Amino acid sequence: MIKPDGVQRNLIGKIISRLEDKGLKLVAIKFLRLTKEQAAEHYREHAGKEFYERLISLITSAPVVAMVWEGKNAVFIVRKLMGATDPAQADAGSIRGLYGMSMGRNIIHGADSVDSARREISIYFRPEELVSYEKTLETWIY
Ligand code: RTP
Ligand code: MG
Repeated sequence: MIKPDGVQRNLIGKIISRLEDKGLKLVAIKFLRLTKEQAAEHYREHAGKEFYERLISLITSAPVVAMVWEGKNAVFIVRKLMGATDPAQADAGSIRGLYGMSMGRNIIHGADSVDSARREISIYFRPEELVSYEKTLETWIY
């Protein structure tokens, strides 16, 4: 998910390009503003933590881009491309390393496991909104 700060900073195209360039395949995409309920479900693992209210308030403050990307080890690969949670610690070439300056404005979210991905996808997409298709390039990637 491209977070509100990523959208406001005009980074949608750059972020999508990085995931596409890596070889991941886009299977669903939606531009939306999260409701409080969606945000609470999305970040339920963080409920009660010191930063929780700030996190919910930021993620619901403006539109986001919710996306589903497919590929071998996609969860791990996306998190590598994102970089560490704190942009100050993130590898310089990663999305957060390149574009972020603070933990609370770290541009992008990525699921941390396949189970989280499944749960998060179901918050934003109906099963029929995930598009299954072949890309001819794939034989050159795998
Ligand atoms: P995300 O869930 O957004 O992809 O980020 P992540 O896995 O790298 O980090 P996570 O631990 O899940 O934290 C979720 C988001 O909460 C904000 N955060 N603030 N100490 C703090 O102030 C703090 N810790 C986390 C960050 O925006 C982080 O992305
Ligand atoms: Mg997380």
